[in-house]
Amino acid sequence: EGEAAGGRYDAVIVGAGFAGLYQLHLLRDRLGLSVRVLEAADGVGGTWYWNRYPGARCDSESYYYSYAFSRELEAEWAWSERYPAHGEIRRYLDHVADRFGLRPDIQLGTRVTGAAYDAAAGLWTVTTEGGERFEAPFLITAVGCLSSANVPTIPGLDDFAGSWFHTGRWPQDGIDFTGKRVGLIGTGSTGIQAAPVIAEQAAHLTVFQRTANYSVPARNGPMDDAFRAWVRDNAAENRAKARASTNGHPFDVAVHGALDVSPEERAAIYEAAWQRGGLRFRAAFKDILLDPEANATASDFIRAKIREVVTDPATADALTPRDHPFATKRPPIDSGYFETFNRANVSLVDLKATPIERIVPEGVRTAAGTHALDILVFATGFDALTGPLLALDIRGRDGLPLKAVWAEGPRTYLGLGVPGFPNLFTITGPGSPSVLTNMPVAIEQHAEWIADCIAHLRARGLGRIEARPEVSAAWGEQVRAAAAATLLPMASSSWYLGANVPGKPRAFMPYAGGMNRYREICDGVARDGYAGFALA
Ligand code: NA7
Repeated sequence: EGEAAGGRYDAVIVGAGFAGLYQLHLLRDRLGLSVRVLEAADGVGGTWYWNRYPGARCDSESYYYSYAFSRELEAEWAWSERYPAHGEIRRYLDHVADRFGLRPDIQLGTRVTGAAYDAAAGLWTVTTEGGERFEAPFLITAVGCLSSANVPTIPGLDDFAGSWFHTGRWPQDGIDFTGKRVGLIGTGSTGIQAAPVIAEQAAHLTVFQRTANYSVPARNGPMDDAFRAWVRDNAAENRAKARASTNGHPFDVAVHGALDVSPEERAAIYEAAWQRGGLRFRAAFKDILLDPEANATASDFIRAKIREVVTDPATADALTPRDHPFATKRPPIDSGYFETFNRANVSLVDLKATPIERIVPEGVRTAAGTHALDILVFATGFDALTGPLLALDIRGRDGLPLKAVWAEGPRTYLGLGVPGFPNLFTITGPGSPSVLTNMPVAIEQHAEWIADCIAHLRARGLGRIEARPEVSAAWGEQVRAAAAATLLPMASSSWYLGANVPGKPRAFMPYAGGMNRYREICDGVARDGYAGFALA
């Protein structure tokens, strides 16, 4: 590679995960643009480069948590499990980078620290930690939605004598828990995946739970030959189904509402969904996220399962979720999470009963005393959606900082463009349905829309596109209305709302109107000559 000193390109892409890799392929190989991808990590993979904590795997099933754009790629890659583990996803993305010859245009180990638009020159200048400067008319962020680690400020962390880690910045070579007393803070999707695996290795695991959570068994397992053959024979149909669905998963959502059937029938349907496992539990009835009474039947079913699985009644009670309806926070799926609390080397600390007072050299001190620990794991989530974008210190026309424009919550058009920031495209940005969708489906749609848009501009000799403020305001209203039509806003502490990060403005960030509906809206905008955008 030699030493890179920046340079002038047609487009700069920030990030080399699922989104950045595909965007590079489209712009370079279909449009013939010169492109530089800047990636902070020392490898490709994005989210999956960093999330290497024990038990880290995708909650979407492997046969559709993958690119759909290349039949050849799909045919030559064989997944080993129903849900892909982090290492296997990294190998897949490494393969993609090699197969499409992407590496020469990706600069690793390069953290972007600033991006400013020069309206007179019509250029973005992107600066890096190493002091390089890149110029390009188009800037595309592919920085992920859940990539800015949220480490809570708990007094005394600096005094801790042991070592601590955030799950989203896990050391590349892993951590050996053998013989260690481990504390795990957080019981979202991450903590729920990690707990059973850490418990198997550690001398003792203490799980610090602030909010009890619902979880459904993943039922992970090896891909057997019959399933592999089914995937191969139904690939086109499954892809089409995922594309046409509200959430990018190729599931059939039930035609019945939960209250349309008898209690016995309902119990049998939930039991079958529980046995089959995975995120599709939500699809057992069509109205689980729409009708509070329907939701209560799902929430109650899972609460009863927790009481059935967990043998100590006090622990079962503390693990029983009561603060939010099922699936109004992103629902985790697990491999033996509740069962883990039946182990002799695992204990639960209910932080609602005994809050953390501070971290001390020996461990974590709560109102009930000190829990002695060697290792502390923060599974405390992310500054979702806006965090990774604001970290880039983006400045639009007249030096306008993105931070200022988003001071009261993100303002975008379609989650793809921001008024005041010409030629900036935000893949899976706030206001898009990305985090409510099987991510590769959302990413492919965004990257293709962006490539088509740039092709449209170039074909007409145009050099600039910018979302109009009034359409951005109207889109914000649509995002609010789409969420309000569901039960999602009922989880008052969810990261969808920004409520997990102190001081973050409260606004429901993802578009909950459905990926299929969103695709139609974006296609319509493009068909109408990029209606709502100013082109010059
Ligand atoms: P989440 O879903 O944001 O979960 C974070 C967990 O950490 C959750 O249980 C939080 O409790 C807990 N938390 C956060 N801050 C604290 C403090 N200060 N003290 C105690 N507990 C705390 O993050 P994940 O990484 O699990 O999952 C993120 C997404 O990745 C997931 O939704 C999937 O889309 C993939 P709380 O519920 O806020 O009380």
